[in-house]
Amino acid sequence: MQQVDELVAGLEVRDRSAIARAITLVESTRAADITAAAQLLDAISGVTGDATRVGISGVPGVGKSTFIDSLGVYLVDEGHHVAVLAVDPSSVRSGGSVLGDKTRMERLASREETFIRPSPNAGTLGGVTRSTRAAMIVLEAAGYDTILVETVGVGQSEVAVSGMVDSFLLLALARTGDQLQGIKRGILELVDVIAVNKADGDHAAEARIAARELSGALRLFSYDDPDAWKVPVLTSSGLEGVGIPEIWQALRDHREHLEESGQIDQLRGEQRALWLAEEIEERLVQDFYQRPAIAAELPELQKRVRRGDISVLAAADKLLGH
Ligand SMILES: Nc1nc2c(ncn2[C@@H]2O[C@H](COP(=O)(O)OP(=O)(O)OP(=O)(O)O)[C@@H](O)[C@H]2O)c(=O)[nH]1
Ligand SMILES: [Mg+2]
Repeated sequence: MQQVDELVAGLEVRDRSAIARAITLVESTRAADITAAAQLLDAISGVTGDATRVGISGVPGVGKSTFIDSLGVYLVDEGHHVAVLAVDPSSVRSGGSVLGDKTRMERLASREETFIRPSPNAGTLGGVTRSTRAAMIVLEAAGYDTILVETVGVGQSEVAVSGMVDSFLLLALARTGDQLQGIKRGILELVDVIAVNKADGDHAAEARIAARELSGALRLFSYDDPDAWKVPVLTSSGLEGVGIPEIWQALRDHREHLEESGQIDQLRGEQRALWLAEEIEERLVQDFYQRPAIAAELPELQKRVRRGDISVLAAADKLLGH
């Protein structure tokens, strides 16, 4: 297909307009586009998969975007090509995306070697996840060797992002009271590296103490397996660029740990299987709502469900019976 060939050629020379068009194509849920998107992904499958994929999370305002700006510039200076993607669950409801905003990544955005993409606004978290996975593949094919995915720390989206990256960095703050309460237990299971951020000015010493305490507390979780990865707790200031090389090194060490233990292939295999399940779910739901019979009948049934004239289960049965 000519369109696909053109896009593949454009990706090879890292042409920005081709990258943008390729991402739009793989994000599309239109039946006609899905065929072309599948051809594109097949065509580039040989050149993707080697990039370092890192998820970066933390509560709103912890300094994720500022940190990514510093880390990105550091990596570009080291000769890397860096892509930044965002997964923002709030964009699903608000219709706008607040993450990945270039204003907090001004230095990085001005560098030729980077591609920054705000969160897609795709109706559901599953839709946002699907788009981000596909965009990641396109960007890898275009030669971006490091993919950073920003996501806000509200649980669901962190689970989604951990299902598409190799390593997961959590930015935390000192002064969250009990350090372990500040970080939700479930999230700790996803995390590979922790940095106590905003470790600058008057807060530098406090951050170091918090990091030491947190590190000690994590050891209490007792790693039964002596070969298990031990989550390092470091300090950083995205604003002043402090701790960036050390955190990058910790992320590299984690990736090396995955490679040496043979876990990386298994991890990526599982992630592809998960993607397949998500792809099926997204498409089934899309197909369902696009059916003319559903579009015709749904508004009336919604009204009746609201009024309580019909039970939810009976309404679902009627619709799903088509
Ligand atoms: N002191 C200090 N302030 C910082 C640092 N990093 C970010 N800030 C400030 O904290 C605020 C939030 O920074 P962002 O980088 O937008 O934080 P974020 O986590 O991306 O925020 P959301 O995307 O809204 O969740 C801004 O006012 C920044 O200037 C830091 O390392 N030190
Ligand atoms: Mg941000």
